[in-house]
Amino acid sequence: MASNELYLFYHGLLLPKISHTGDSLKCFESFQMQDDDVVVVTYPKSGTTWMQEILPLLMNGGDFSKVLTIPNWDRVPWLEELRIAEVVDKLTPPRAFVSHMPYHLMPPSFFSSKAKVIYVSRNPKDVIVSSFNFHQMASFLHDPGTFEEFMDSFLSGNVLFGKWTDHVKSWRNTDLGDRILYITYEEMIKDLSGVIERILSFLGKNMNKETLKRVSEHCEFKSMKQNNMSNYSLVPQDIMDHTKCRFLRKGIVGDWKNYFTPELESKFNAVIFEELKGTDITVSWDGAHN
Ligand code: PPS
Repeated sequence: MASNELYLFYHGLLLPKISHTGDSLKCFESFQMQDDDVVVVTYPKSGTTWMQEILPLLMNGGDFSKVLTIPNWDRVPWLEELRIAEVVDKLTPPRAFVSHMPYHLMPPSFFSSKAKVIYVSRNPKDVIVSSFNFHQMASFLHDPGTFEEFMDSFLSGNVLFGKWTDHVKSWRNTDLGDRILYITYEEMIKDLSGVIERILSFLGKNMNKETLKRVSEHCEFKSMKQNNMSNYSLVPQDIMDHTKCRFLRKGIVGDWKNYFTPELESKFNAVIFEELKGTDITVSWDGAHN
């Protein structure tokens, strides 16, 4: 299917039409953020679904009812997606949202509120591999072609939500002060309980050790994969072909090594390093960038 049938352009960013419309974006722009809202911001494929599992548990004292009964896209909805109009009035404060938007496109009420942000980033090499596989199973995205062809699209920003480097740079050195917490997917893989404790402290919440252990175990890849409210198995096969690839695919650090040739690696490194020049964002290709 041609690109213009699948995507709409929003301030130069490619968004899938299946979940974004002119109306959903108007709704996003006029969204009324509240001071006790929490927004998880990610570039796609960096840990959004994982945080949609973790946050409701932390914000509700370890109560598992929401994560076991409400699909992730309704319990922690995307600010910019169509679905939010259906569910926003049903959310009880404190509310949690996710967004893939860059900083400068956040709605005015976000800047005037005291809402907190958790920015999750992931090694872009694992991001592109996750996204490449996702394009193969999602009928609402274009055929990614070969991995090499997809890398060209990724590096030129001709992919969902534009360039990875633009996104991470936009959320760096903001005016948000202590309203923003930065975490990485790799830190979550290495020490999930430790990251959860950091999030709790950022949100001003407590959790006893036993509940924290239960929450961490529930949010591990192997158990989240079994949760039908979080593993996208509720999405019909003609929209996501789960026989081609699972949404919760591998959940590891370093799968990029199975996709990058030395030539592709040099090309990728050169572009990303050049675009991060002059910033304080460092990238450790084997692990986290911070
Ligand atoms: S999306 O489409 O932007 O919402 O995707 P997103 O949820 O940001 O990213 C999907 C990748 O996150 C992995 N994931 C996890 N990894 C480890 N542990 C847990 N619990 C977990 N939950 C989600 C998911 O498997 C995708 O990564 P890949 O590399 O494709 O497996």
